[in-house]
Amino acid sequence: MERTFAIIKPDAYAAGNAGAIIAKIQESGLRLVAAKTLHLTEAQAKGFYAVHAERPFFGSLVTFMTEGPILAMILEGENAIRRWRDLMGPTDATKAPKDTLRGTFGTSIERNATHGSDATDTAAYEMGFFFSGLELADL
Ligand code: 3AN
Repeated sequence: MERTFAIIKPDAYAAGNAGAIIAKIQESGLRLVAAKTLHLTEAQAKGFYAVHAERPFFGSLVTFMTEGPILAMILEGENAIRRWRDLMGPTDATKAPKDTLRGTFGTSIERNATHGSDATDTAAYEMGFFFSGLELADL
């Protein structure tokens, strides 16, 4: 069993697509372990995306991720990291297949509806950034 970290980003959340995305998660067999809605501050978004601090799109990404509420989630299943990334599709929503979440709900490379950890070490860091051991003890 593996856990991964996922976000329904401000674009998809504001458009009312959280329910449809959660339905896809559950249809896929991944278990929704934990979820919470929050509106990131600039400092929180910068902390979360610190690995991208030197990238040219960093400022724009932080502005986007703080524009409205998000839904932060932990998903569990065999190969959860890979399965969630396959469900999301590639980063650029304009190139993502229509049967992926980003192809369905995203509109650009930045406004791409969902986030998913890309490896076990980033999954552990990202889950710990958003959820405490106290919250997850019995889940
Ligand atoms: P992914 O989320 O597919 O792992 P990353 O980690 O390379 O992609 O990028 C993190 C986030 O930064 C993306 N989800 C997207 O919102 C944004 N992003 C990535 N590349 C670009 C880009 N070239 N221009 C604008 N935003 C980007």
